[in-house]
Amino acid sequence: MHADRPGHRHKQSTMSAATRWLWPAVVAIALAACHQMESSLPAKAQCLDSEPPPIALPGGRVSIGSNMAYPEEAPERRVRLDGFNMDATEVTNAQFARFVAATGYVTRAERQPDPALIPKGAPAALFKPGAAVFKPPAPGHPQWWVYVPGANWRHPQGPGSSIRGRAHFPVVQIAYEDAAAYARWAGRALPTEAQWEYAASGGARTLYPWGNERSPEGREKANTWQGFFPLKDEAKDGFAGLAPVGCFEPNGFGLYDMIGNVWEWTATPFTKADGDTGAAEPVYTIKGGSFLCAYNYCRRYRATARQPQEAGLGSNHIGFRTVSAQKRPGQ
Ligand SMILES: [Ca+2]
Repeated sequence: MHADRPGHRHKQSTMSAATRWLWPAVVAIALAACHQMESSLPAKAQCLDSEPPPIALPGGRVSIGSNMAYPEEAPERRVRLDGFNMDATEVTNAQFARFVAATGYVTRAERQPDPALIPKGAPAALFKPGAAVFKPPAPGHPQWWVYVPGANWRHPQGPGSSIRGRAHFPVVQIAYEDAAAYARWAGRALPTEAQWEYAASGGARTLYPWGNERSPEGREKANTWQGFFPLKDEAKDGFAGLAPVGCFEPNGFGLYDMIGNVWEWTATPFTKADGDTGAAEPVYTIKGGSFLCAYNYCRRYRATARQPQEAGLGSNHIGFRTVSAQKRPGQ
């Protein structure tokens, strides 16, 4: 038993002490945890033949949270959910492009930043439209995340990058309001954290939706990071960087990529009770981990894992999916 391994049972006090080293990474918003730049490795352009329809999930009393992992995941508790329908995949570039074409919507990263939200003395770059992009740490450059003017959903890594040939990849560089706007346009909503977590479990009560081992018999079950983060992504799962949606087996509910690939926005605020984020804007809970989550740094490739994310800041490892209510008899 390793004291710092999420999912292994400990007395809470022991686990809290053992995982305390990770807490600063948590409160520093998702930008400081589990990340790497997308590789230039060639990747599949598409894994699903077509866009699968939403999945209907049954309601009931469900278990969320965990007493056996990072402190912010506690306590484990039971909540009641009505049945709902959820996108089978993360929202793709193609889907988001249809929304933009229909509405003329301009994302937060494409708009001039509000100076009131920028700290005094901040670098000039922060006053330009842009978003956060992972850059590998280097001598004299220890920060992994850089605010890149010109980075947005059309140019996820900044000017010079594009989504050409990536129609079936999850859309990224999406602020909370962008995700919410898409959901409204689609007649849908962003999931609550409870909905998302229940959906991600696939109905299983194991550490991962597929069992208690991350990579049973050496087979990776989600797009995460293998190797020593942030120095080397061995890409044993087939992807160094983002993957098209649906490249891994769906969970027990038929949902793809709930774990890994991109973190996903939920409609649930990450409150101060969860940890003071010090953010200038509202902070929401993101779920699922991303292609940057690694065993040696951020084991948040689990349904109960959660992180805070400042609403206005997109990054190249956060996307989203949507939900809708199920019609009741007589409606
Ligand atoms: Ca990977």
